Amino acid sequence: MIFVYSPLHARHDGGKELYRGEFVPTFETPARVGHIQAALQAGGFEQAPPREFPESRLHRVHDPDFVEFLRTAFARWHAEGREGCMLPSGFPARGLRRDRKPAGISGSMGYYAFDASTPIMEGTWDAALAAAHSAMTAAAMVSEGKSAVYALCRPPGHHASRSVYGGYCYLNNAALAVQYLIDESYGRIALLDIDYHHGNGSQEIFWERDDVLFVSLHGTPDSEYPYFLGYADERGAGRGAGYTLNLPLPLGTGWDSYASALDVALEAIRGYAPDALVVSLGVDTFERDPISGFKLATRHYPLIGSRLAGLGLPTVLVQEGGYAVAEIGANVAGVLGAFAARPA
Ligand code: SP5
Ligand code: ZN
Repeated sequence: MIFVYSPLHARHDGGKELYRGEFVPTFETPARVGHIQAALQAGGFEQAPPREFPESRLHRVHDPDFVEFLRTAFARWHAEGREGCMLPSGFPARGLRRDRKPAGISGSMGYYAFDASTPIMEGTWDAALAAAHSAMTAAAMVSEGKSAVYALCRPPGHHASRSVYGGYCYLNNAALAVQYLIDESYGRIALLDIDYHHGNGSQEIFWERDDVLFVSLHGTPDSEYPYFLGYADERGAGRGAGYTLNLPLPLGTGWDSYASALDVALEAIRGYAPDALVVSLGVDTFERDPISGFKLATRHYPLIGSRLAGLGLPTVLVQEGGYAVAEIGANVAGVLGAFAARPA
């Protein structure tokens, strides 16, 4: 299997996040990628660089003003004499106006963000754009006939919606891959999100669409990030009614219950009969993940890979979360190795 990798991810570094009342270095670090890359190289995977795409590809999924904000945010901050990392400190919650965009940089951050855990630094845009290009490159390769390609995206993407960033995510890499596949080759796509956290951004982007089935397995939003989306009663709207499926699971979920929920997800995907599959592949479901609450062990990740391969679909796999840095390589390579072992 080919994996798409860009060294530009490393420009997104040095950020802080608000965690339990304090600013701490983000759990989402450049070291994550090094471990995944090393494990894939050791496993005989072939590395390829991302291609470039016009910004109009981003606008298939994101609002142009949002893309412009992300592209120019740090320069605007810097022009006001500031350094370091940007984090918002106020949001348009209930009762406040969200019908007009503040002119200044501080208000703009709150307007476009939904948490204070997603810093923008000098290199954030370069990294986010390279991750988006990596996901679209994987989609292009699958459109051109590869059976499965993995995009080693960093920063991740599934929390980013059409015009809001958060959850360490800026551009929605998986959604861009889905849209690329639809624009170039396929009619119907299943987007399966197995990151520990609900993919609120992906859900919102495809909420009213019937050409994309969004299925997510995640920690219950009753206690888990992103808190305000991801319940089972969210099923889509308009033409998209019935094309969103959330399977929230309790804290402490181990392999047996996880596997049952995954089987429900895979049955829903089979029922939809898509032309291709995109997987939002987070491995923050791991038992020693520092910010998550499931109990999967390293030996379970190949079982996930085999089950995904059993769908027999052209597949783009996109990296999302996973913060147990020492084990992230083994866990990702476990999924991909078992997936790649499927009969061609
Ligand atoms: C892509 C991705 O995995 N983003 C996750 C962003 C999570 N950010 C907030 C984490 C809050 C964690 N709450 C701590 C609970 C400790 N048991
Ligand atoms: Zn996650």
